[in-house]
Amino acid sequence: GYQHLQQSLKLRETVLENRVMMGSMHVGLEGEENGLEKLTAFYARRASENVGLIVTGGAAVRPEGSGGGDDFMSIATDEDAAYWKPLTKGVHEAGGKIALQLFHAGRYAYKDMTGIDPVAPSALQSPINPDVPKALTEDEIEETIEAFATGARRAVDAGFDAVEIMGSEGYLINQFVSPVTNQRTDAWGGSFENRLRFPIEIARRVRAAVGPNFPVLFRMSGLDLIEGSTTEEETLAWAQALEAEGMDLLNIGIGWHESQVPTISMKVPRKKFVDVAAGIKQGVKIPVIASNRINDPQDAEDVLAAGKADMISMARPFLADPEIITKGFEGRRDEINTCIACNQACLDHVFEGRSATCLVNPEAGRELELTLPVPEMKKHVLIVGAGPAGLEAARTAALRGHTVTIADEKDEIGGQLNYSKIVPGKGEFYETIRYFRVQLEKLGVNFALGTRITDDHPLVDDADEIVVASGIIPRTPEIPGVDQPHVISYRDVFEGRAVPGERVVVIGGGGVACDVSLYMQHDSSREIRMLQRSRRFARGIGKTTRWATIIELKKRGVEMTGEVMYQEITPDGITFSHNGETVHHPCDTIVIASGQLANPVLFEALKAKGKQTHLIGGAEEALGLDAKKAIYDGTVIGRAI
Ligand code: FMN
Repeated sequence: GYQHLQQSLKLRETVLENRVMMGSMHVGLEGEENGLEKLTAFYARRASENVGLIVTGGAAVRPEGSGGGDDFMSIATDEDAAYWKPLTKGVHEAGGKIALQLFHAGRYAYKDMTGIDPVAPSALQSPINPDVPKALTEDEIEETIEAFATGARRAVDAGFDAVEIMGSEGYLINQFVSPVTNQRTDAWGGSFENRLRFPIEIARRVRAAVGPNFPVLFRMSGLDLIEGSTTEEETLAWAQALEAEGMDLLNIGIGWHESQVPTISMKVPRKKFVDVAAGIKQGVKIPVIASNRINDPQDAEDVLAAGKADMISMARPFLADPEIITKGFEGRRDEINTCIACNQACLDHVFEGRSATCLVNPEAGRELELTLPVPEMKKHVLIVGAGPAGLEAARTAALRGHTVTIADEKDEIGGQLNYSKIVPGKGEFYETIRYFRVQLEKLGVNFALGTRITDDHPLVDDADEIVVASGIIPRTPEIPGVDQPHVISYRDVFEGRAVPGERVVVIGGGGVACDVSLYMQHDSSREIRMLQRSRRFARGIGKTTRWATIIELKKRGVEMTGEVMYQEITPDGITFSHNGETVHHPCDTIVIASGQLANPVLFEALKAKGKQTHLIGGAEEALGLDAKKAIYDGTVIGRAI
């Protein structure tokens, strides 16, 4: 049961239907053509699925505080207030409630995106930003506080149900509270009381601006994860001061963007930071929200049942599955498309200036584009390959009413996801495979596992359309000696066909090479050295995850040498040149993980036979082994045939 999660929550005059919040995410749709329409469809899709409260992405209260300029939400002008009315209307029509997040990036703003110098309490540059911010004058501080209040008033006018003041993750408010970023000597800096003045003034004036009945949430930092920053006692005092200012809900953020500790990646265990919220809950009477890596309604229920929080925020889990809570409440938890916290299509996209979507659910953010049209004719569709591309193609084609058979030469579905899932810290991939298995079974897809499809296979003759999603072929580099028995493929390691020795060289430095290196450390403390021709290791892994992968490899003692020229593989090791010197590195196993090739052979043969055939995923284009491309290709073809 979900008694706790299903309880309503009264915030002044407003009743939230349950204890689930869809946490704030800037998705970037607002910057696209028809952006408002797309953003409205994105939220409305989720508003109709048992979400107590949705929070928008950060809306800048001042132009210099924008997360990225014109393409980001803004509430800095009266026109902005009018602009967002269709959004709130759309969410209300879908039966949901939505809060606007009042946002100011402070020194995290980029001058080349906003066109304005970023501002901060002190002129101290953040390690992750190129600009030195200008220290705000006292008059400007006054104006900024006023901007939060005016923004809140505009949110009321625009029809929002609440506002959330963004005071965590290292943005402007956090920058005032922390002694690391606030070195002012006037009334706004120095003592803790002075550093707290800025958020408290904002809370007070926002409350005054919206009146006594409008819910105001405050997202405060529960744990900065920055050396020398706000202490636990200060954090609790901050929470109590916000309560005294009439805040209705405290949403507990974790970490700053510049923290060196992973706070949201797949490697972060589920529910890891719940105790931070629980600690704050003990010091206040107003409800407290726990956030980060809560991706299962049962976990959410357990956190509430244990009295650790009063509400649960899930952000990315709503990208992965808009129906996550509905499925939980209806006893269909096994049908949930679980957020695997990969960040590859959400945060990584935002960092690349693209709109957020979701690796496991490409429909996220594309609600108006990726529809499920009823096909003109019901067909027999054969999918060759049960990796992510094939699975998603099968799911969408079957959803539309086609008769679908999915074949794979392996006995299990999942393709290379079966490798990812056994890498330490990547266990969430089990969920993706489970999701597809349950969905395909439910949709009555026929499985032909352990079946190798050739152009003369009977299943080929039966099919009206064939989708070749048979994946990549590992590339073997041309190094003299590469064909010796102690040279194996990463596939041999993952599939248990070969047990590497104690001294291993991995040839390759991309995502697969990192994965196989970490995997080989899970049951032994092997000596592992990764070699590659280029300089940058873990290339191809997105910005949000690459740094943590490098740190983990180093922590586990994996050595990395780039810019090598391979000379020869010998029975006792490998010879290469590096920095102009010839090096012989002794080892007993060499694992090849140096790229992959597309595999169009079956596709060509079927084409030649005159079959209606499509080529997708890694089989079509193998540049970087990429589940995101695979699932996207699958969804597009599944909706087109
Ligand atoms: N948090 C904010 O407070 N404001 C934002 O504008 C915001 N934008 C985000 C954009 C993306 C694409 C993602 C993935 C997260 C964003 N967050 C933002 C952080 C989330 O609210 C949340 O704290 C984080 O994703 C961890 O929670 P989760 O594991 O439930 O996703």
